[in-house]
Amino acid sequence: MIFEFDNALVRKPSRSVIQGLSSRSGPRPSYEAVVREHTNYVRALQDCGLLVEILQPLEDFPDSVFVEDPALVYTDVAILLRPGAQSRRGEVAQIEPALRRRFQRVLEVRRGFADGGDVLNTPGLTLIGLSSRTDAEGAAELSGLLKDLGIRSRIVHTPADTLHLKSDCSLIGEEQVLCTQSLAASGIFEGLRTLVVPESERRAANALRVNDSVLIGEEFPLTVNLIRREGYDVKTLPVSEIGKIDAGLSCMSLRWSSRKAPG
Ligand code: CIR
Repeated sequence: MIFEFDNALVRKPSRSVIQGLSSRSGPRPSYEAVVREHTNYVRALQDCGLLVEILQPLEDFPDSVFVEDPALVYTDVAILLRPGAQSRRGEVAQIEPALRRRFQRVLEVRRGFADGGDVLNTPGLTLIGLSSRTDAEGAAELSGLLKDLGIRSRIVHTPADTLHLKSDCSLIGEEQVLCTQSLAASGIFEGLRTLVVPESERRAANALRVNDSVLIGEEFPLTVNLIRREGYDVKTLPVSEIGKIDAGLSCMSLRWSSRKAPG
């Protein structure tokens, strides 16, 4: 199944994480609290049965804890992306050696920009969101690479006030997406059932299905109940500090299964 994973790659937060990019005007996160949330997150992945490799922190890259954005991974292929934010471009070269150690093939997006946060894998179709981080050229280039791997993709629009496509949605079941009302209304989830998060908990839409569990921020009780009522096993995690720099559950890891075919 698409969310069956046995491996994950994460990177420890650097002290500079407090300078991470943020669209919010509120307080910056505290380094110690981000480390606590990250430690908890790693433990949650391990509890879900994943073998987690932890990369060293990178002080020069405040957002490098968000390893989902510079690369995509499948069973035996990794794709190096081109992050849309100038301050994040160097993260690709930093993660490349770890990916080359782990994956037989490493492909590269060479033109335009594309962030992993804009890529939603669903059974049979990968959605690539155009956003302030992913442009048409990068999306087309990525779509071509995926096609060569036998993965069908579609380029879609991300709502204007949203950082990444996956800030507003996550695949929580084989045929079910958790998402914001605006994304559900956009019609991009044809063939999938949508579970809409309450407007007051929009950021809960970035949850993470790993094996039998859905990981979600503990600060979103309405959405937690909603997902539980659908019959899912839910694990709640503190994410309010990394939330201050626009992050949620999916962005702190790259996950893959060493056993299944790409797609
Ligand atoms: C950024 O703006 O790039 C980081 N502060 C947050 C990245 C979150 N990434 C993700 O959800 N995939």
